[in-house]
Formats: sequence, structure tokens, C-alpha cells
Amino acid sequence: MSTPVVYDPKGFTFPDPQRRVLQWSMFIAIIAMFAGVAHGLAQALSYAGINILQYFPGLSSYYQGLTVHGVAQALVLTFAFSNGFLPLVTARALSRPLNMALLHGTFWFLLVGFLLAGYALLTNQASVLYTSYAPLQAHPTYYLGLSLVVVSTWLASANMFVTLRGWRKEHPGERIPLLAYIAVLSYAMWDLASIPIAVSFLGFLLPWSLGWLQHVDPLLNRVLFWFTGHAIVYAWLLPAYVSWYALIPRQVGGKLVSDPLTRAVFILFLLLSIPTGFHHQYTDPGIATSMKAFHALLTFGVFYPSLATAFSVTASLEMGGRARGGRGLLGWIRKLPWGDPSVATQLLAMLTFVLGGATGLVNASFTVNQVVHNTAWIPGHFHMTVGSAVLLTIIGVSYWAVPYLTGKRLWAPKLAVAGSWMYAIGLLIFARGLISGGLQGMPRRTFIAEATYSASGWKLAGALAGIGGTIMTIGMLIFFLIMIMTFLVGKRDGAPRDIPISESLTPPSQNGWDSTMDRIGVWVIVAVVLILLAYGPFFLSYTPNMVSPGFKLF
Ligand code: HAS
Ligand code: CU
Repeated sequence: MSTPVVYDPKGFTFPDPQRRVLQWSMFIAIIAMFAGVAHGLAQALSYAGINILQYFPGLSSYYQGLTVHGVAQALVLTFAFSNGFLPLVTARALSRPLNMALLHGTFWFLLVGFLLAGYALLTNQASVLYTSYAPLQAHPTYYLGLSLVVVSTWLASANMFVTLRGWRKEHPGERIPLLAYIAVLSYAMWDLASIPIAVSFLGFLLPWSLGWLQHVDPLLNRVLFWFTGHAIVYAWLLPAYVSWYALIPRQVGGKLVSDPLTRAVFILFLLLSIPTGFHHQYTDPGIATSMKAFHALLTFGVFYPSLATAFSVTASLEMGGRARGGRGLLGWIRKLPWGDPSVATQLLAMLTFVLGGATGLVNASFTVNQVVHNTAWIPGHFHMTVGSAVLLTIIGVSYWAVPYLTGKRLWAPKLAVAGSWMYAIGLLIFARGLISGGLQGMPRRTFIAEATYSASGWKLAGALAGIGGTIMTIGMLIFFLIMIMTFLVGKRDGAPRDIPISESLTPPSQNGWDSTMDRIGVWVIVAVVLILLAYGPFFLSYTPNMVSPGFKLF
């Protein structure tokens, strides 16, 4: 006897006060996005040799702008979105309201954290780049603010766990509805992954910036950063996968291919996202080569669930395209609802992510990494991952979620589709520039516009980055315009009244082997064991060198 995969209960209405908090969470995400975009344009134009920094009032240096860009986009936008989106879909899938106190806590911690970090950034007291490497030292409000952002994610996941526990009590022995399961697992992975950065920020960097500690160990803090820092990219990505697996099939008129496969994919992310951080530190001294090689191996392991996702999601899309009359080998692609801004934007997210995944393989390959490390290739790679799969999915989800939460119909959907195309095309041109520049030694995190050195191939690479970045910015401005107009003048009829939850072709069994996947606690223990194997030898053999004072260079 099997149960329906994705629980689709009738008659559940989200309580209005909760809807409002979730709506504001999405708005903070959009505000953070806006704060980061202008600085993104400045970075892109810098590669093209154009300096527009003088047009930013109060901006002291290139590095201040780059830090604002990274922190706003990578740390605030992503988590503000997930803090709203994941609890929203969990509650809907379980047909239970969230815990109001935790919901308010999530919101306020995030907002106060954003404001504190924003203060340090805007006053040029935290130009340390989003990686926050010691010995670059920031103002205490930067470390405190970002720690509060992390606490907000813990509160959001506590809310999901509390809601799930309540549901389980009332449904003993039943399989967890898939949508809730994958949303909960996404943040369960992040809960584990975020502990090292909390230790680094609260245990070392904050006391150091307050003057309570005179010195810190730069390598130790880099290790703690990347301990969290590789998994953080999956904390950004998994909410997008939640949408691609459990919502998009319904939006295109198809079905999710397999419930057990989807659960297995998320378990693999829980197990393998964290013990891979040394692939960011292949060139760092002080870490045994054998440990770096072990992380390299696991990095190829964590490539696999994304590969499975590519096949599974494509099959769902094909099912939808064929149900809509698509014929022939590829005829179904044209029949997908490309006119629906939410769908089109996420299809573009997927297509551009294929290149992001391929460049990730190059990075992961231990020796080949030497060619691309610290070059413009790396921002090329991550704009085709976090700047495509993640950002475009956030935009695509916002195109139904903002109308759903506000009750206002999306303003100018055709313009929305055009904006997403512009962003995606701009992104491909931009990344093409950075990727080729990187291969010719063009450095990342360098103000190329003022550099006194260059190589012959950098001109074309930089020009492509500048042109692509400008087109991306126009695409983003269209998104902001649509959000503002939807909020201000969106019609009160025609907004979606429910979340598009997919059914599955292969449902989960009630008592078969795959039901063991619902024992989330056991999988968390397995993940901890793998983490101990991957990081234990380093921490057991490492003697901290607390030697470095703080530097404020920019
Ligand atoms: Fe990465 C550096 C390796 C994925 C983000 N990465 C970065 C940095 C960032 C980042 C921000 O091994 C820079 C950090 C810094 O500031 O220094 N990355 C990988 C690998 C993967 C990978 C192996 N990265 C991501 C994702 C990110 C992200 C995802 C953000 C969300 N990355 C590295 C390494 C470095 C690195 C090294 C260090 C480099 C260095 O030297 O500094 C993989 O897991 C990627 C797997 C992805 C795939 C693609 C699957 C495709 C799908 C779409 C299917 C398409 C469909 C379309 C369905 C296998 C799922 C059909 C549609 C129709 C219309 C037909
Ligand atoms: Cu990584």
C-alpha cells in the first residue's frame, strides 16, 4: 500500500499573521539583493577597465564595494529567502501552521543581523570580503551581525522541526510528505554545517575585534570558514532543488519522477556537503596532502546527487512538455510554459547551472585547480552556480510566492520573462569573459580597472565581463521594478491561492526499505561520523598559532 508522495491536503489556509512575516522575510531578501547589485555592476565594469567607483557616495575602496556585494548577495539574500521559503513549504506540506514565536524570532534576528553587519560595511569598517579571512579585521558589529544571521537560520529550522514533530505525533507511522522532508533536510544539513563558522566568529574573531583577544590563528579560522563554507553553497542550492523537484513539475504539468530517489539525493547532500571544505584550500600550507585528497574524493561524491538531479528534473520537464502536446526527441522543450515567468526563470536557472557544474569539476580536480585558483575563473564558476541556479530560482519562486503571500497579482509577467532572459544571457557573456580571463591568469578580487599590469588576452575577456555584467544589471532592475509595482499596484484578484505541489510517478513505500530514509536523526549521526573522519585528523594534529594581530588595509 503506498501513500501519495507529496501531501496535498485540502482546505489548509496559511494564517494571515504568518503570511505577513513570511512576506517581509522575502522583502528583506529582495532589499539585500538590491544593495548588492549596484556593486556587482562596478565589479564587472572594473574587469572591462572602467572605474565607476566615484559614483558611489561614501565608498572608500574597491574592496568595500566587493565586500558589500558578497555579503549582501551570498549571506543575507540567500538566507533571508530560505528563512521564508523553507518554513513556508514545510508548513504547507504538513498542513500545519508554524510556531509564531519562532517565526518572529527568525525575522528579527535576521533583520538586526543585517543592519549590524550593514552598519560596519557602509562605514568601511568591515572591508574583509565575504570570506572574512583573518588577519583582515572587521568592526565587532560585522561579526556579531553575521552571527545573528546564522542564529536566524537556526530558529527557522527549529520552527520546521517543531512543526514536523507536531505532525508526526498526529500521524504516527506515516511517511513524511516529500516536500516537507526535503525542506527540513536542507536546513538540517546547514545546522550542522554552520557550527564551525559560529565557533570562528564568536569564539575568535569577535573577541579579537573587541580587543579581548590580542591574536588569532589565520589558518585555523580559514579552516573553520571553509568547514562551513563549502556546505554553505549547498545551503544556497538546496532550496532551489526543493523548488525544482517538488514544485516545478506541477508548474509545467508533469510529475516528480521518483519520491525515493529525491529523498536519497537529499540524504547524500546531508552526508557529503560538509566533509569537502579543503577543496577551497588545496594551495594552503599546514594541511596534510592526504586530507586534501580525501576531500577531493568526497567532492566528486557530492557531484553525483546534482547529476542525479539533472536527469530527474529533465525527466519531469519532459513529462510536462509531452503532456502539453510536445512530440519528437526535443519537441517537448518548446511546449514547456516559457511564457510563465516563474517557470521560464527557473528553466534558465537550470540551463545556466549545467556550465556551473562543469566548471566545478575543474575546480575540484586537485592539480588542475592550481591553474584556476584565485583567478577570474572562480567568480566565473560561482556566478554560474549561486548567480544562476540559486539567484534565478529565488527570482522564479518570488514570481509566484510574492503574489501568493501578498494576495496581489504579478505585475507585467511578459516583462518578467524578458528580464530573466536578459539576466541569463548577460550572465553567460559575463561568465564567458571571466572564465577565459582566468585561464589567462587574470586575478580575482583585484581592481583590474586600475591595475598597472595586464596580459594580451585580458582585454576581450574583461570587455565580455563588462558587457555581460551590464546586461545582467538591467535584468535585475526589471525584477526590482516588477516587485515594486506588484506591491504597489498589483490587482487584488488572480494571485495564486495555493502552492504548486507536485505528485510523484513513483511514490514512497509505507514499510519498505526506503522508509528508513525518514529516520532523519540516524542520517544526521552518519553525517557527523563522516565529518569526524574528514576533519578529525586535522584538528587532532594541529597546534594553533595564535600569533596574528588584526589588520585594516582598505
Ligand atoms: Fe563551487 C568554488 C567545486 C557547485 C559556489 N564554488 C566556489 C566558490 C563559490 C562556489 C561561491 O572543488 C568560490 C568560493 C570563494 O570565494 O573562494 N562547486 C564545486 C563542485 C560543484 C560546485 C564540484 N559551487 C557549486 C554550487 C555553488 C558553488 C552549487 C553555489 C550555489 N567550487 C568547487 C571548488 C571550488 C569552488 C573546488 C574552489 C575553487 C578554488 O580554487 O578556489 C558541484 O557540486 C557542481 C554539481 C553540479 C552539477 C550540475 C547539475 C545540473 C543541473 C541542471 C540540470 C538542467 C536541467 C535543464 C534540468 C552536476 C541540476 C533542462 C532544461 C531544459 C529546458 C531542457
Ligand atoms: Cu566548495
